[in-house]
Amino acid sequence: MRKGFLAASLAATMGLSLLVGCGTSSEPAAAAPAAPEATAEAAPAASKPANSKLVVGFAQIGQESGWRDGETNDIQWYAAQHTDEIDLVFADAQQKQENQIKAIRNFIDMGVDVIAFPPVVETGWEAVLTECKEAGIPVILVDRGVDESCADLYATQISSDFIWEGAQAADIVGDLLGGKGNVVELEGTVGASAANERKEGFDKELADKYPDIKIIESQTGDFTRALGKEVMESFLKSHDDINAVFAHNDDMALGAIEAIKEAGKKPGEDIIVVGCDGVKGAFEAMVAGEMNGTVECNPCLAKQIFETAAKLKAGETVDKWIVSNDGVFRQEDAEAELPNRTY
Ligand code: GYE
Repeated sequence: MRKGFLAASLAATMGLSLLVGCGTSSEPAAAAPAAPEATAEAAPAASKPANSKLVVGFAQIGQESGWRDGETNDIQWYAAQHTDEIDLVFADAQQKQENQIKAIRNFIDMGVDVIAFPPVVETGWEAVLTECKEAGIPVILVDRGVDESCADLYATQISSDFIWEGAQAADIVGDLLGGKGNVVELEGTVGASAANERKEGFDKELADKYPDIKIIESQTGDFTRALGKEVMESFLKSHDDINAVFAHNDDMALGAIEAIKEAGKKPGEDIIVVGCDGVKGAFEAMVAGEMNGTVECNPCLAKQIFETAAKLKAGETVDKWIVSNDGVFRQEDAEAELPNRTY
């Protein structure tokens, strides 16, 4: 059963288009070979490959956002650039925790050196992380966290500081509203650390610094553009006094922009729009005057993931939390920054 799932997941990745990593000048994205070879070569046997390469199993959540596609591309691109040293076994869990768990169990059966994954939600990992620990396979949490009860069951987390991101978004909203008005919030996936902590940071910063700004609605849009649009439509139907929307990611902000336009209002002017992630589409919307700000969340984590995995394989200890360095961008920064965006 487990093998069937992984094979299916690997087959699914074959359809991915030419990889574009977050590339640096020394490693141009244009030279990247396609993903399939990297994943297909790594697909193999249920026993530890008899080579000295670093074998990493990565159980991706799925494809809910442009940000996540950027992360996937970067990981597959990086592995494809380093096939002499790295075997990547990539699984796509299609937004389901149970599929991530199956993929992780598969990686254990294969005897990979390191397992890396972004936990779709914070809870429910104790059993499978205990299995990883018992198998002696270090785990890297990527771009999201797990709850406290699992603190001893993983080696490190490589991610942004979501509480900081939420607070930065609140400062943009508070500033642009002049400290007064009504805000609606489009939350990320229910139970995801990225959603919980962005909300915590945003709500607290508003309450502390802008007491005359009210959050009049807050609902999940599951980090997708389609649901962001749908939820914003329903907010607009029930309230004609919305001054700003904070979306926990840019894809939902872009969906909200569509809903605002269809309701006959001007996004970016009648209603302030702020997101998180820093995807290219958000910069284009800012250049068009339809979005007001985005708080960057770096998805270009491949180099850190594989370098950290190599250290863990060598038995070295690493920091428990490896924090990304993110920027904050407003509408007036967008035009100059757009050409630099890689995802
Ligand atoms: O913001 C969102 C995504 O976990 C940081 O997940 C990540 C979030 C990101 O799909 O767009």
